[in-house]
Amino acid sequence: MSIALYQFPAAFGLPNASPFCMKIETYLRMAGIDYACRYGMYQLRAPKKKLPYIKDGERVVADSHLIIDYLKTSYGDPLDAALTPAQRARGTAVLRLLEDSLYWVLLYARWIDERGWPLTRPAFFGALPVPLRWFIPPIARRSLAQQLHAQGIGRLAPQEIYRIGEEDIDALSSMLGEQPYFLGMQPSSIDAAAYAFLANILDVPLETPLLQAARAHANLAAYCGRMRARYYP
Ligand SMILES: N[C@@H](CCC(=O)N[C@@H](CS)C(=O)NCC(=O)O)C(=O)O
Repeated sequence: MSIALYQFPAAFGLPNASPFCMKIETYLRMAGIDYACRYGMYQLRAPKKKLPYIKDGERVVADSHLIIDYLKTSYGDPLDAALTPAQRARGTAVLRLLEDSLYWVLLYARWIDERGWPLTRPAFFGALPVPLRWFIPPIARRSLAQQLHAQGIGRLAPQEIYRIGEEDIDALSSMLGEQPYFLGMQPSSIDAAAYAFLANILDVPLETPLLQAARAHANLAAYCGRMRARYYP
């Protein structure tokens, strides 16, 4: 029996428009673990009220970090077992940059920036029946604005928010350099996250300064192409 991966419905032509969901789907592919996607608004019944989560038989695991830990323990660690302590440390730094900084700029670009919202709204809510299609988007958008405010980044001016995003993108591009993968010649679990976040910026036509910053780095687009060809042929 394969693992069930509970994630949001796909959008924007990506495997998933949630970088955390796409990170887990990419990890499962990279590690060669059988899985089946369950698409839906499952966050309401998710253990931590966020997606993704997985079900492996009777076992339910939520949060992408804990899911990867669980998969490594249960199915082996073909991607990271041979990493050196220095590579692991670098991987942790990349992960934090993606998930604790760049993620918030991405949310701002999608949900708050008037250049992003007109595309985000139909992509995420277009399949809802009327009148939910009218009522839910502004409620969800308000909730996102509250989350951005609580995190702190929502209190900054737009150009200040995008400055953070540009710095993050520049740092990612420099860390990747000419290597094929973030930790060197071989792919590691960090690439599941890096690809998920970068594809969610580069492969989505939201014309914001975040996309412009990513487009300015040819190595990031080449990296996404390499990951896509290898894991989503
Ligand atoms: N720390 C969690 C973060 C997951 C997360 O933030 N998921 C977002 C989608 S990208 C979510 O489910 N949001 C729904 C909500 O907040 O209601 C992980 O690593 O899995």
